[in-house]
Formats: sequence, C-alpha cells, structure tokens
Amino acid sequence: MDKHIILIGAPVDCGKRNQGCRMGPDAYRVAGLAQAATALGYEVSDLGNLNPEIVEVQPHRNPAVHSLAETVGWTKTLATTAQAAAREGVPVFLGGDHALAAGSVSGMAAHAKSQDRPLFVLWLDAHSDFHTPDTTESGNLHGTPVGYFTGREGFDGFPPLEATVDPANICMIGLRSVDPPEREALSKTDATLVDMRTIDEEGIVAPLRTFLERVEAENGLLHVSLDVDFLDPAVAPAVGTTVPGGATFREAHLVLELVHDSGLLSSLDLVELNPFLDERGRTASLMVDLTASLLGKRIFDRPTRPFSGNHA
Ligand code: 4U7
Ligand code: MN
Ligand code: MN
Ligand code: MN
Repeated sequence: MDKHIILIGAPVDCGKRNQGCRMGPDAYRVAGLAQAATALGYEVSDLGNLNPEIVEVQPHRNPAVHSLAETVGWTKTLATTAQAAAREGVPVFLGGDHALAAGSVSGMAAHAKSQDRPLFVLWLDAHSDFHTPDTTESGNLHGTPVGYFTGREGFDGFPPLEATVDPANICMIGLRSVDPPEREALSKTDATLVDMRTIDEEGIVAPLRTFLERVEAENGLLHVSLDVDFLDPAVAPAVGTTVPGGATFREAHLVLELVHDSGLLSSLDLVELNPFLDERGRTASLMVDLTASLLGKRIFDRPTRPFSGNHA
C-alpha cells in the first residue's frame, strides 16, 4: 500500500434533509486523523475542504428528490479530485454524507480503468444505498450512490460514468435496512450481501476474507466506504440514520485490521458523521481509531498471515 495519505475534505450535506455532516471534515481533523496516520509512518497531505461545482439541472421527475443540483456538483468535483489524488497516494474522503461516494467511487473507477485494473468496493453500512432518484421514497440522495456508480438508470443530470463498478465486485457488510426496491434490484446482481444475521451466524471474518482473496486474485484496486451507521448506535451515536443492531466496536476494528493486512487498500470514504449529534467527540474519535486500524495500528504484530495473499 502507498504510504502517502491524501486527506480530502468533502463537507457534503445535501444528501439528506437533516444537516450537520458538513462539520465532519473538521471533526476528523480535531480528533487527530492526520497525526494518527503520521504516527503510523505515513506521509500525510491535506487538500483542505473542497466546494461543489456550480451546476444547473432540470428538476427530477420524482418530486421527492432533494438538492439534485448540489449533489451533481459535488459528484463532479469529487470524481475529478479522486482521479488526480489516486495518482499520488491513497485518497481519504472526509465526509460529509454518503452522497459523496457518487463522486469518490466513480472517480476511483475511472482511475482503475486507466490502469486496466478492476475496482472493488467494500461497503460498510447498515444500508445498501442502491436506490435511484426514481426509486427513492425519501428523496435523500445519500441513499443512491451505489445505484449511480454501478450504472443504474435514472441519474439524469449526473455526469456520465467513465467506468462503472461491476456489482459483482461489491461486498456490503452490516446490512440491516434495505428498502423493497433496493432488495429487488440487488437480487438481480452478484453483489456479496452480508447482513447482520449472516454476521451473527457465521462471523464477520469469513465473508471478508473470501472477498479480499478475490480482490487480490483479480489484481483489483480496493475502495472502502465506511458509513458511521455500520456501527451500532450505542458505540457510534453521531449519525442521523441510527439503526439498532449494528456492528460492535471489535467487529468494526477487525474488518479494518484485516483490510490493512491484505495490503490492498487504495482509497477510503469516512461518511455520515454528524458532529452536531456527537457526545464529547466520541464518534469522531472512534472513526479516527478505526482508520488507524485500517492503516496498520495493532496491539501486537501477528505471527501468522491472515490469508495467503498478504501484501503487508
Ligand atoms: B445512508 C433510506 F428509507 N433507505 O432511502 C432512504 F431507509 O448513507 C435510508 O446509508 C438511506 O445513511 C440511508 O432514505 C443512507 C431509508
Ligand atoms: Mn505520493
Ligand atoms: Mn450509507
Ligand atoms: Mn447508512
């Protein structure tokens, strides 16, 4: 893995009605994200906070759709920035709500294509975010980024995709709130869907290892998108969309520790943190600690390799 981390502030707050995620990038800075990466031996650059491109779009035929123009503007800015940053190191998108992944992931997909490699996405979230602007009932576009970057229809006004992400290359872990139209559309794909019941019955490690082995076998790039609501709200309260029954503190660390040991990480989103809802910064600090696990922080060095394809 590249030892250069590029922090990209993406104060996206247009993906839903309740506001506050725009404070996320600074909360991560205050919680010491750059210092944590430096302490682990990384070179760290911070591009500061970006602004969305100003665009005009036709109103969507679904009248529920909220802040379409702003979301399209962010998608353009972030896709361009992702491609440029990916040539220099590991882009880390400091959200901002999950609408930002329309830009970060589509930009990384374009970057992967330029290298003739497939992009794989590890989606850590209570939700599948597989709506389109036509199927969303809430109209909140933070529920649609996976629909966009896999090339679903209905994203009128959004930039055309240079490369789509094959749903077969997506592994979603932590699912426990999937709307009927999302479930229906997902069932027609080969995406790996690890819901909370699967985690309860089989543990979180086995499906993750299987996925990481595939990323390695196919020489893929790996984007990790970490939504705060992947975690149980009891450990991560600073989020608008709380869904009980989420990943535990240790399950979350373990996933990120295993991704680190795979050596496959190419880019990361930290999304949906709403510092306005936090308790003395504990969720921001937890997200920074989880990122440290992803960057190699460990209690002891491991004597054994987690799976055959260890690059670390
Ligand atoms: B998040 C939802 F209806 N599916 O579309 C919707 F449950 O980025 C939630 O994962 C979307 O937090 C959650 O509004 C988006 C709802
Ligand atoms: Mn570099
Ligand atoms: Mn999400
Ligand atoms: Mn979510």
